Amino acid sequence: MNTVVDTALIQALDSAHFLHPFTDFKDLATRGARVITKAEGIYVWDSEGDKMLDAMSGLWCVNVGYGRKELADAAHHQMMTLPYYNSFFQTTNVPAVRLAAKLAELAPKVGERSFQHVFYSCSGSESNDSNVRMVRRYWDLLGQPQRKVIIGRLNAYHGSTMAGASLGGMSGMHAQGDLPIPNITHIGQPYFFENGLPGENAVDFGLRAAGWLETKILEIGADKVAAFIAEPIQGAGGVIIPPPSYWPEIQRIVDKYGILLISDEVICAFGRLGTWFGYEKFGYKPDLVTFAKAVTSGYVPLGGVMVGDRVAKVLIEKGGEFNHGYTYSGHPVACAVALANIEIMEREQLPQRVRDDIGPYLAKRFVEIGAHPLVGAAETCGFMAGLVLVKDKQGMERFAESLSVGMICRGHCFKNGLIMRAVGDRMIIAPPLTMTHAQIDEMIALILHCLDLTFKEIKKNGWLA
Ligand code: PXG
Repeated sequence: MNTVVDTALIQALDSAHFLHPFTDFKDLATRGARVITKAEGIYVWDSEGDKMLDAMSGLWCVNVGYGRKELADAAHHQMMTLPYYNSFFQTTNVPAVRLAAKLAELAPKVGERSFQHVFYSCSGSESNDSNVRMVRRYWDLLGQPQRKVIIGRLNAYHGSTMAGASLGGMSGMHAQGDLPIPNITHIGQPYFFENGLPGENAVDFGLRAAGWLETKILEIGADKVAAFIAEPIQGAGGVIIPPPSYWPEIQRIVDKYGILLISDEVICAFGRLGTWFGYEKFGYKPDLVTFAKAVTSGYVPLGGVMVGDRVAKVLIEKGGEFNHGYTYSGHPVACAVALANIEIMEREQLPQRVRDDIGPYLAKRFVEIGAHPLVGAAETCGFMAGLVLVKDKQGMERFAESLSVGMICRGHCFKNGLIMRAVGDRMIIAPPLTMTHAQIDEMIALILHCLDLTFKEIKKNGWLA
């Protein structure tokens, strides 16, 4: 396929017509967007022919890697058979049904709770909107309409719709558009590096951070709290991995007050943590599980909510008509691609591979990253990882936010053929789950090289302690 494009022309049309997400439009127009033209395996190419190792799987999506013919074939076949039909008026379609059954089979039962039902959407944001609708309907049907408040966490990301951005705890998003919407509130995140007290160990911190949920519930009044929403690991917030004591304590608290638990697994599901779902990794029992992204490895948009028995039973038995849904709920092409994607994941045993092979190997290699003079802490979980850039490794002093050290590092990464994401002073990765050991070595060498270049630049600027 001819992927040669006139970069200047595309950039000019881009700035003339395309408003990008989370972008300073005027600034991008002066720089010109990088034009990505093709991808294969773990690499992407831009219109200048530069090849980059994509350590972010697109945007936490492409778990099976790029260029999978099976996924294109599944889409082609489904488009020629039934490209679209709605699932509103007592109709259904085969891929949507088969995928729902497959997801119910993959989602592990926790205690007495299982996930037999799926509500489909096209994205993580929409799925979380559906969660808000389902949670509030659930409590209404149980005769507790006063249970409206959903508690999220600061620095969490749950999407960009009104409800998604409200559930999330991104201050920059709340600052625009009068968010959060009413009856959504937040507690702190379990970020030990930032919030641990002097002398406090990670386990004690995890218990303390979970305790913020109980404090908030009591402050609001337990009878007014509908649900708590959290990502197993905060992804967009910078790969914030909670201490092992955190999730069991959260579970104890939600159980004590009977509130629903929503696990937003848009990033953590489909093998990322070495399990099919993130709650499995941490051993907690959600009532609703949000998914999107890697369900199709990002090849086509699809999202949804796994609805646990507790909620499903009430919605089905007592609910009557549920006045909520999307034109593309259960889109046959998206569901067919998801089925083919899951087939690849099963055949190549990608969750097991992350758990037993490439996850531990990444963790081992990340020890070297942690030893770099610019790195204060480096952690992995499954096949995602984060590190924090520090001014002084001994005293763990951080850089002023205004210096944008993460963006400097990201710049070196781009120039050197590595796509790594910067979140403030954290650098993060979530590569395709198909990576070989040799490719992990290649990525680690690139990360170390880019850290060296960043260190040199920061030293030259006189910013080190
Ligand atoms: N929940 C979580 C946990 C997510 O990570 C969403 C919901 C929203 O999904 P949609 O499909 O509506 O985008 C996400 C999305 C980043 C970044 O900068 C992360 C996401 C989206 C955009 C940017 O890391 N995650």
